[in-house]
Amino acid sequence: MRYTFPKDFMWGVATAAAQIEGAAFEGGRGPSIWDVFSRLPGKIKNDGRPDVACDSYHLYEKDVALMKEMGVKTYRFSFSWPRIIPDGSGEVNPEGIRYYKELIACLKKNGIVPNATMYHWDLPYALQVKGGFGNREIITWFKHYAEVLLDNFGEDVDLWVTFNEPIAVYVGHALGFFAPGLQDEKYARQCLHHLLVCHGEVVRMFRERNLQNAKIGIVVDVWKHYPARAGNEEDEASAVYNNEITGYGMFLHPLFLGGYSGELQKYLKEQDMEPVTEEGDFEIMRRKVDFYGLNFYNGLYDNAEELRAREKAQKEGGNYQDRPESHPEAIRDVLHMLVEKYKVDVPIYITENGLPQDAGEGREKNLDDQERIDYVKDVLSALHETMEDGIQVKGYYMWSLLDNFEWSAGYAARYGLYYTDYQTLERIPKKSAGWYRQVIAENGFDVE
Ligand code: IFM
Repeated sequence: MRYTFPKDFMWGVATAAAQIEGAAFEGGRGPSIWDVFSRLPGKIKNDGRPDVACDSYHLYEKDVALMKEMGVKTYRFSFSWPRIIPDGSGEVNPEGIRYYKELIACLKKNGIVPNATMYHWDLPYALQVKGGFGNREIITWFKHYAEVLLDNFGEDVDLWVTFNEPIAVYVGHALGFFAPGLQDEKYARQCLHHLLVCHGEVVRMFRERNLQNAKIGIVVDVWKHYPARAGNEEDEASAVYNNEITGYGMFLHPLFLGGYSGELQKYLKEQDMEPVTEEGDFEIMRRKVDFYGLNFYNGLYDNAEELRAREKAQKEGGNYQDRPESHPEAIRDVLHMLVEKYKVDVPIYITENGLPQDAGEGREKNLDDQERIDYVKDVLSALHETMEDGIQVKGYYMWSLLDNFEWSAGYAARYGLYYTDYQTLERIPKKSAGWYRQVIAENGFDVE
């Protein structure tokens, strides 16, 4: 059987500044919260730091050439806030502007459509010192940053994303294993509230500019949780908690339906964690976007007993890292949920999807990534079926073009279509790179 995608389907690859650029202390860039966090002992696997990463700051032309060779139609990257405005709110760094101008020009020269994210987790450290997302001033700081981006690159970027996976801000403030490494859920709730206002305010600024060819959206990852044992009360409660209270519901409800969901409001009240709000905040958050970016990785089945065992092992410092079972088919349910429950009525892009490999398995094994091909094929098959159900999906981006700095996992998890040799900075195609190239060339693939 053959799956063929629509003629104008946008095949792409995705990366993010802090994960690939390196040059952390070059070109006038200021430190980000990840530069600081990665220097705290034990925070990043094997003490990996984003200082050099894939050195795409210097090697971007090489990376664009890889994309061109693969035939990708669109590239999703992010701007580094501390490269554009080193202290977050003051002077603009001309070298930062120059770098992205050159990157975008290079993409255009090669016929690759830019999809750019304003914020992919690398807050300027100078702003964190002032409270970061917990300080309502973040709205002014973010608007200033967005204005600089839109002034310089407005029409040159076809697809603008305000935020990538806002949940990272929750993880970094409530759970502590992402930067800035705090464990204060009440503060985290306030941060998320401000973040959503930042998003809505920038959508308004964007509209005022009346850009002809550019569109604006947001990327929210959905890891949908299901009860492992239907009818088991604990499993069901766990799925609701993970979806509504600490998962996608925190964002999708205010963005597309308006306000926090009933479950979330109840929880926040009970826990005395209701964020401070101002009149009009919820209307601002809900400003209409042009598209929605779904980062899909897996569906998860919650078994309360197993989750308790995992939590215990983690608290005891154990390394409980079993990879959950793969549920690529969940993408179909997730897309239906977006449209039917959250009333998402704008085009959807799959802005990330992929599979990690364990770097410890070694280079040869990493290069022969049939497992990734099989997984992505399953996701794309389910995606195709969902599109046949009538759900509009305009494009798909693989995470990631090349192995890169995988946050708390450092360099121990490899997601790339290209293998990055961190000693020589060579990019070596994995089996999946050839496979993806063929999918793009044929605009589809065969399944047995
Ligand atoms: O590497 C991350 C990316 O930054 C955000 N989405 C998930 C990816 C894989 O963990």
